[in-house]
Amino acid sequence: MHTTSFLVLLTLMLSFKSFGSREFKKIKLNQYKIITGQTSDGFQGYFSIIKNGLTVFEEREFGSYYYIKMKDVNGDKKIDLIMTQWTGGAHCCYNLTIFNLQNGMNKLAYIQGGSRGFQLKNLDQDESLEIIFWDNPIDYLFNSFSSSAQGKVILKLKNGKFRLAPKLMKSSINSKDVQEMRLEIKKEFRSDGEIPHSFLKLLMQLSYSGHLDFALRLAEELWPKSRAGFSKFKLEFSRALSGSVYWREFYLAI
Ligand SMILES: [Ca+2]
Ligand SMILES: [Ca+2]
Repeated sequence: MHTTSFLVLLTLMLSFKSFGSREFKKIKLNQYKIITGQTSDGFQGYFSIIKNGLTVFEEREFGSYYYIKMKDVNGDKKIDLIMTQWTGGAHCCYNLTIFNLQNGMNKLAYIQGGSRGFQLKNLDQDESLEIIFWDNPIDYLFNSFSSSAQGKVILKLKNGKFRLAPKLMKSSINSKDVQEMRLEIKKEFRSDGEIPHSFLKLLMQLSYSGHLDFALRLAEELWPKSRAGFSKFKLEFSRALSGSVYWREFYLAI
């Protein structure tokens, strides 16, 4: 390309970048400026961390939206930056990045979540927050997305890194809840049509709290006698769980 044409094109591109975008949010944290927004064509979302006028971190992706929050995540009494990316799909996907912007820019966490968002809560006695999100190995496997169910995963900060927290995920069986759900499932589960959400929800709850064997026994009991395909369901369900990195690590740890 001729040098002059290149310079004209570059000028046009730069002016489009500066005038052709919408800022959604701009915050300051220590010596950093954090901006989220979208280019004027409406398709490219961006997230930038700027220090002294220079972009030190940036993510841009077509279709994505970036959301930011500030909170002390690691319990050092200093505010951290929490960024969630939604890739813009109807049911997928949410990704979480947590930055510590105290002494330079450090990533505390990057988690690829599934079809639902993230929660940050302190679930135990220490100072730091745990990350809660929903694993989705069976989304679309047995029925539509809205009837599917996800498994609750908890990550805990340990030696500077977020790791699976099997002790926080494991819980005892709540017999009263199980009995209530059992009655609901029996009403909804028919010999044809979709596998009910209530059934998958109960199995996922039990499987992600340490009770796969109980879940599979219950599934057999609740599966209508007039309905074919239980063995296939059981195999596919177990296979899907084994295919999940989080569930497999949880299962091996408990
Ligand atoms: Ca902090
Ligand atoms: Ca904690």
